[in-house]
Amino acid sequence: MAALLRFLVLVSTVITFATCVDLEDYERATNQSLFWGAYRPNLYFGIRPRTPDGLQMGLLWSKVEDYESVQHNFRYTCEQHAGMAGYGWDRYDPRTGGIQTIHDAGNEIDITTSFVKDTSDGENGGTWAVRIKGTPRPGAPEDLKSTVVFSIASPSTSGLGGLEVDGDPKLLQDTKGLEGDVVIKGEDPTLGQYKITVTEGKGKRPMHTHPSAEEKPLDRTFVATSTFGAEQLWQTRPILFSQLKLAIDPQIERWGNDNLPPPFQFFTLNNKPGVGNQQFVQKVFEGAFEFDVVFSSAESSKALTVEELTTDINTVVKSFDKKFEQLFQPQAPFKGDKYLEMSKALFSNLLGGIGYFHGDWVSDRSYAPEYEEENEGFWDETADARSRVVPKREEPVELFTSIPSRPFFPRGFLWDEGFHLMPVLDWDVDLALNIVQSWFKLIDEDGWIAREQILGEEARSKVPQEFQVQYPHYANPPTLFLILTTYIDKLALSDVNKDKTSLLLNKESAQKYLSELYPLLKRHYEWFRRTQQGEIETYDREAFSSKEGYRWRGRTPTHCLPSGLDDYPRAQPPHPGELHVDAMSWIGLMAQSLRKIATFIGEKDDAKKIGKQEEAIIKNLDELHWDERAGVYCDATIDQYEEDVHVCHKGYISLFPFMVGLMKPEDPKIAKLLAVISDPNELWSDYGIRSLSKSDEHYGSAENYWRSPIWINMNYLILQRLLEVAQTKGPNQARAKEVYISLRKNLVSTVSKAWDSTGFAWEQYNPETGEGQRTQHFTGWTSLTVKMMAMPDLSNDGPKDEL
Ligand code: 6A9
Repeated sequence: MAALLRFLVLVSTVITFATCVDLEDYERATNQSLFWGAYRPNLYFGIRPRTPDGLQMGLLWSKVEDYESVQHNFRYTCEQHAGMAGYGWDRYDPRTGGIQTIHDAGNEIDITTSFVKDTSDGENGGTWAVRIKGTPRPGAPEDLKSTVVFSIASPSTSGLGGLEVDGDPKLLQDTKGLEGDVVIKGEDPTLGQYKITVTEGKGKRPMHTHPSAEEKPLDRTFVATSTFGAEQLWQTRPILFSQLKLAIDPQIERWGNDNLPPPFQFFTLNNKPGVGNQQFVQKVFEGAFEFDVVFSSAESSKALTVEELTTDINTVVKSFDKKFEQLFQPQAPFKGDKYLEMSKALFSNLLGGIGYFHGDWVSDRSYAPEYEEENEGFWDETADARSRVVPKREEPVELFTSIPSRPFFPRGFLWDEGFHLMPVLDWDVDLALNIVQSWFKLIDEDGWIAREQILGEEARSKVPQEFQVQYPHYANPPTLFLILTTYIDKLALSDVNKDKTSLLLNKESAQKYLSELYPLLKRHYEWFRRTQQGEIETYDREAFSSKEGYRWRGRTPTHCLPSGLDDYPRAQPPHPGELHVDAMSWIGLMAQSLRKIATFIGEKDDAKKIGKQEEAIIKNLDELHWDERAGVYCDATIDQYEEDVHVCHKGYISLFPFMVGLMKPEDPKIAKLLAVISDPNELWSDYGIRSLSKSDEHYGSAENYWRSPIWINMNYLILQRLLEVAQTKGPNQARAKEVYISLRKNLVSTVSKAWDSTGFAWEQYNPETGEGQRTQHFTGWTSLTVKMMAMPDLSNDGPKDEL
């Protein structure tokens, strides 16, 4: 009952927002309800608050059946192909909590982490608790031995960062280990004083006859303490191993190799609790187990109890389900339960990918003249310049963002984030806009935002050095503007002011939020137009309406990483006179969005000026990039005879003005694009739209990253546009509807099939077989499948065949 009451308080704090708020109120509320979270998505389970020096917690475990494999079996950071039969959040929302299941085939155990928050109590994000449960997998030995370690580290350097085990000093010194619950106390400037309780929990403790059992009985809990500088503190696994070694070496010496204690005894920490900024709390179990970790700060009136935890988890799941089914109920032909379950999991993993990152980063701000890329053969010169420059360490920054993939890319990527936020915006406007704000706070004076946010040592440890450096002349598609456009469109709905579930979803608050953001958006737009300008003057044609024409900087003969479509074929060789149709389309999209925002906040002169640029871009897209013969949009380049020509490789690039929404539904060119999209010899496959035409000379060649595979983010944009055309009376309506119906069915079936057979969402899908490929557990933009399922089924003629 108490738990339910608290939950109602929590819900009501969310829904009693006034119709208009100060941004300060918004920020305070956001800080409070989003303060704690599973914000270390690089870990199987990791918790931290949204504050730079905040406590960092994480879970490690391993089966302990032999002496050799333990060091390889210890789980901590998410890794690909490590013997996991799938893992991730089944339900999750950073505001309330959720449940994650980790199917650890290698360790023969399923681990669930049920996390709940109570933000109604106290100022610093309230209290939270997590229940950690282990269930041996089918086929596991009945007496499976597992060791579980909860790690708590405080990087706070204020002198208050020390963590200490609470209790009678005499009992704490007992080398046999601790009995009952273990309580760790700490204090830091943000959290004040706090306590973390690791409960004794339930589960059988292994017994054995080796004499070591007497000295360290396994029904105890072992705590090891140490102190490290911030540079090392994040290296939890190596630190744990060094602590284990302190326990292991004397055992080898004492018992000799022939009479060692059994592995589950052998790999236990020396119980030596003390004061330090790193605490490991270890337990050993036989078979199934569970225990809780409960956080409470001194100002919260009480910590969650075990009974409350159980009720709260159920409440969290129920309210998640209810909200989800209102917002994202899959539509026919995806009415089966399995689609709903997959959808919930995909979306939960998208939210579960949200992390708080903080740290320094690496850039090359030499602004070397070569980076202007003005000469023929510029890519050799820029490579030379890059090799001469000593990259600079930039001041630490913070970023609140979701990520493409927990095991492989656990960090922020600029253009990925716009796609991530599309479903998030439907779910929680305030959360999505908080993330947008966090990204724009990274902008520099010129208007640049680094494409890949590799903040701090822990993030850098996952990236080879040559990929760490960010260049201030490299752009990346400005997809966050898509979120703002959708936001503006939502605000235009007549009943928006009645919606009390969000602070920013009413016109007055929106004015404030957007007015604050606007100068940064404009700065980014102007930076884009300036730095990615094309040399359109050299195109000797009188026909062009304006000087609008753009070129991505940072090309090499094989790649154009800033575009996001890495190895998609472009002009060969690269040329300073190239014009890229996708670059111009993105700038058109920015102009459209910015014009809407300027209008909304009353910046009339800007709205007019930007509106003109938008018009000019739309005109020039046709004049410069439309190829009537090919029936698609193409890049342009000046070849060696100084003649301008189109470089046409049919694929995603050819559709860009359509994809970003710059074409009117009745545009006759759409009919031609539809023909290419739906032709099996070009872009159509049974599994989705291919990145490159099957008839292109580069199809499936070389790295084959964006040269045939199916990408869900691009397919989602295509599907959205098809739906719009299908719902607008006109010459393209009928055909768009047919293509929409089949494409939606193909895409969802593809993702679902791979999900069923592998337990994962994938980075891309094979256009010949539909199989998921490249990065496993890619729950970034592949989660757009949630929205695809919830899109309307337009095939209303006759009975529907359910899949
Ligand atoms: C390389 C290797 C452990 C590539 O999803 C993120 C990006 C997209 O933005 C982009 O469009 N992915 C796409 O073409 C993944 C990029 C990963 C680069 C990191 C370092 C790490 O080794």
